[in-house]
Amino acid sequence: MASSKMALKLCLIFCIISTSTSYSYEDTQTSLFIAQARQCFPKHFLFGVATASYQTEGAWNTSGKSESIWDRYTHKFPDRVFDHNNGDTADDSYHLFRKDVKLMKDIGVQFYRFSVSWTRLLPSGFSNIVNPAGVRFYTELIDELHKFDIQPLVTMYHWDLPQTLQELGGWTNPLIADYFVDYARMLFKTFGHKVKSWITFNEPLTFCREGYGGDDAPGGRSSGLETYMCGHNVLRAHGMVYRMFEKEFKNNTGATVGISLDLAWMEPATTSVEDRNAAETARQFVFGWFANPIFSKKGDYPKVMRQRIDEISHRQHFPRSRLPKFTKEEIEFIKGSADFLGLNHYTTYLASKSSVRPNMEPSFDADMGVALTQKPDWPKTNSTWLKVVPWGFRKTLNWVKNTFDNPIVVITENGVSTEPGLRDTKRVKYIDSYLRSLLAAMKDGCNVLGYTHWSLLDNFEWMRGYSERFGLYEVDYTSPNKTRSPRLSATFYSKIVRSKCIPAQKKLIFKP
Ligand code: GBE
Repeated sequence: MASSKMALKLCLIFCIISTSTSYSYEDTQTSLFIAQARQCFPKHFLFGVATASYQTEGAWNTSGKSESIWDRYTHKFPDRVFDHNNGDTADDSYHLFRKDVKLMKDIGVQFYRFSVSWTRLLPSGFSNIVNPAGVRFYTELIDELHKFDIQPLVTMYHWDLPQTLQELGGWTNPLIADYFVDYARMLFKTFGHKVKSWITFNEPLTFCREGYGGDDAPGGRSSGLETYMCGHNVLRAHGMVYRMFEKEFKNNTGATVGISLDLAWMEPATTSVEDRNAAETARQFVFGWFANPIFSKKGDYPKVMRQRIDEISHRQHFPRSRLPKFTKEEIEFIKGSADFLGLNHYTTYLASKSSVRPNMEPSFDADMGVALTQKPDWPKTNSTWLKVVPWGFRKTLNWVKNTFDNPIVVITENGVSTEPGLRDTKRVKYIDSYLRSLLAAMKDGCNVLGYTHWSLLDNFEWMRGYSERFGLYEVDYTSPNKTRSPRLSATFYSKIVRSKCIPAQKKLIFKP
């Protein structure tokens, strides 16, 4: 006991005076004392919160908004969504946005990341007819944000494609890149004087792999085929938008454009060379797929994707690779087409070489050839895929730094699901530990400018309906006005946002 008391005293002194290092003391016999010092972000570091249109707005057919692929899909296949629910009303943020901005002001965030709904702005999907009610809604939201000095960070596409464009093949149709450019031009023209940061796409990995190659809307279930057509056209569309932006808007608006890609950390399951290679292959398939064409010096798809998919396609008797090829011009205009990299990070997997050999069936997972698992003793959350592994965040950021020549990074999503209720100590711990890991990465030299917590509010969690809650604020879906109540984490996050420091954590655990 004596030594742990000592540690406690020492720590109280250190923890108060130190702002940058963490200390932990251990007395293996009777008790365990862990303390983490107050740690601070640079003064210019920015904090925000995020949501997305289909997950929060509701008002799915109000004032001229047309049907998106998520409207169609949840209405047509309610059984596929865990709680048979949909985003028809969601958080009703379409009507309650002023309340939401007030909540952001209460937290004290410097920016708000939200997405605009293509079908609310361009009901036919095409830019010839603009819906004035849609323009009015986003103008009012952006003005309300500016009123409270909250900068808008606008995502152009967070998965809610116009159903009209899906009927033409959606992201598998090469022409969609032109229509996306038209949509983006309309956004720059309409909101360019009020919005200084844009994100073209949120997580193309997710909507190409699980939308066109799996069970998310539009329910393509064509893994390994439509998956890559989607990715190819998304990359072309992104590059085309960036070049159009450079030519027509960049100088007049001083704005920046990036893309948000998700990367779960892929840790080799063992120290074997095979597993280390498997982990790198997985990183390249889930992240390099989109990051390499945009952020690497040479551009184009990662070598390992090209090799594996070409070879497996050939064995499956395809006359050409299922992974399309870029033209030289495409490689050139996609390369370097981002002012920053938006990074969404939530969790970690263990990677090992898959023992399953690819058969004749095209499949993204078989092309990757990596088995992904998670350690049973990693802390669980309310999402099966999300285990709490804070050190994975630091590794992710260092890998990005080393692989893509230390790009400017904005964390555009990070968060966790918890049980309903306001006492979300698990979310508080998650934020504390992930932010400490982020700070460690910044000390390693990673160039991170800001952090966005997902999410401001509980919202429609796609195929999991309303069963998984990611909000700093709880939403009571049974109440007519979708009452929002702050969780413990809202207060905790607010403290960090306002001070730019993670407060000291002290805890004393007695072992028997
Ligand atoms: C983000 O994706 C999304 O951008 C955001 O819209 C969403 O609300 C947030 O995550 C929270 O989920 O069968 O359960 O393993 C896993 C994060 C599906 C990356 C979940 C798809 C994580 C990719 C299916 N994953 N997501 S399963």
